[in-house]
Formats: sequence, structure tokens, C-alpha cells
Amino acid sequence: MRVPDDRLLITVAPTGAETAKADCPQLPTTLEEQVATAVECQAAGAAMIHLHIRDDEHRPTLELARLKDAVDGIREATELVVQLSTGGSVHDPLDARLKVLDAEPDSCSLTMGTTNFGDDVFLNPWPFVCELYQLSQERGVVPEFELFDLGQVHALHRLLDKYGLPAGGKVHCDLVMGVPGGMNGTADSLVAAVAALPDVTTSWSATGIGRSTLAVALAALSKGGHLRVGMEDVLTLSRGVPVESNRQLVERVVELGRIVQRTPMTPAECRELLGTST
Ligand code: KMH
Ligand code: ZN
Repeated sequence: MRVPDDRLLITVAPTGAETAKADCPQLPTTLEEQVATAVECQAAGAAMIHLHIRDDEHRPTLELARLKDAVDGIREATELVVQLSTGGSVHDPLDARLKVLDAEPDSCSLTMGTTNFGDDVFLNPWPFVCELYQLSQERGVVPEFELFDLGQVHALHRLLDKYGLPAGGKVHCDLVMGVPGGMNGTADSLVAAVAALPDVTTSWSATGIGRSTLAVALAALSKGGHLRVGMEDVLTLSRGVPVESNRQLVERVVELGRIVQRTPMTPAECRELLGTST
């Protein structure tokens, strides 16, 4: 099955690792809240979930048993492609981030280099990137290459030249734009990054952090790309108007897609697009 060109992959990133539950009570942090969010986002048009999990105090964690519970819970309740974050929080050690693959997700995020992340550093040294990539190949987990700047796009060329194609044979990238320290969230930056993607790229999405969310979404749609949205990336609908649910953000880009005649991709089509085995 070839996925028709008019399909729009919407990935929802509902939680992230940066926002405190105390500051945003509507952020889904418990397993029950994340499963409920997944169900309603699938109904709204999402086909994949990019997931960070939290502990009982709502703090970011990479505890393996909880990761497995999250993968199982979302698989039982939805058909969404389950992508676990290997980025975690800026405080997570590299070895714990490698162990995320033990939870056997369909997909994992894989950031292509170290980036300043606001006042923090999101550490992705080259040997770690290579190890995580080879592990994903061995385990049959499809990576989504997270690209925070143009240098990381070129690092992806280097990775693919050295180690070959990912599990499943497809190359799916996500441009993460507007992080203070990474590329800015503008149409100009998006066009430059898309032009630099490896020729073997089979699909790409983009996400604009914070106030760049709509500019990036519109630019990505104009270039034929896919979209990631969610409360990991943005907490206001417009100035002073808080996001109440991830579903709202999915619905908003479904509407943008409708305007440009793109139909939300189903999870089955997403599996075909990404080459996941499940
Ligand atoms: N939380 C950020 C430090 C990923 O999920 O792979 C990293 C991040 C990227 O969110
Ligand atoms: Zn993430």
C-alpha cells in the first residue's frame, strides 16, 4: 500500500518533560490521563503519539516498568503508532535514555546532536547518537530523527552514510523549530532545513515551539510536510489563551489541513509511511 500524497500525518506530543503539572493541571501526566488523551487525539485525527512519561509526583521519569505500562496502555486503547522519547528531560543520563528501547515501542525519537535548550543543554554526543541508532536497527524500532538545527541535518547525512538505513527502510525526520538555542521557527528556516534533508528522506514533519507553532505549521503544510503538535510544544492557543487539551491542538491542525486539502492519515497509513513492523 502506498500512502496517498494528500494524507497528513499528525503526531501528538501530549506531555513533554519541561512543564510542571502544578503550572498546568490540564497537562496529561498520569497513565490514565495519557491514555484518555491518546484516545481523544486519535478520534480527532492523530496517527502517532510522541510520549514522555511522569512518576507519581508528576516528574519526568524513564522508569522502564512505567514506560512499558504506557506502551501497553496506549496500544490497548488505540491504534496509534507509539513513539517513546529517548530525549527524556535534560537531566536524564545517557544510559537510561538508551534503555528506553527495552520498552519495545514502535518508534523512538533520536536527536541528531547536542543543542542549547533554553538555559539548559540537551546532550546528544555523536557516540551516543551512533549507539542509539545502531540499537534501534538491532531492535527493529523505527527512529524519528529530531533536527533542532541545520548542523543536525548534516549529522544525519553522516549517520546514514556510516550505518545505512533505519529499521523498516524509511527515513522520517521531524524539524523541531523555535527552541531557544536551535533554529528559529520561521518559514525561511524551514525551507532551508527541508532543502538540506538527505535524498533518502521518505517523510518529514515539523513542530514549532511556543509562539512559532502556527508559522511552522503553515510553512510545513505549504512545503508538503507533516505536523507534530501537542502540549509538549505549546501551551497557549493565542496570547493569553491557554490550551485546555491536546485534542484542541490536533483539531486546529486538522482544520488547517482541510483548508489545504490534506486528510488526516490513519494509524495504519502511518505504519506504512514509517515502515514500522507492528
Ligand atoms: N525534553 C527535551 C530535552 C525528544 O523527546 O526526543 C528533549 C525532547 C526530545 O523532548
Ligand atoms: Zn519529546
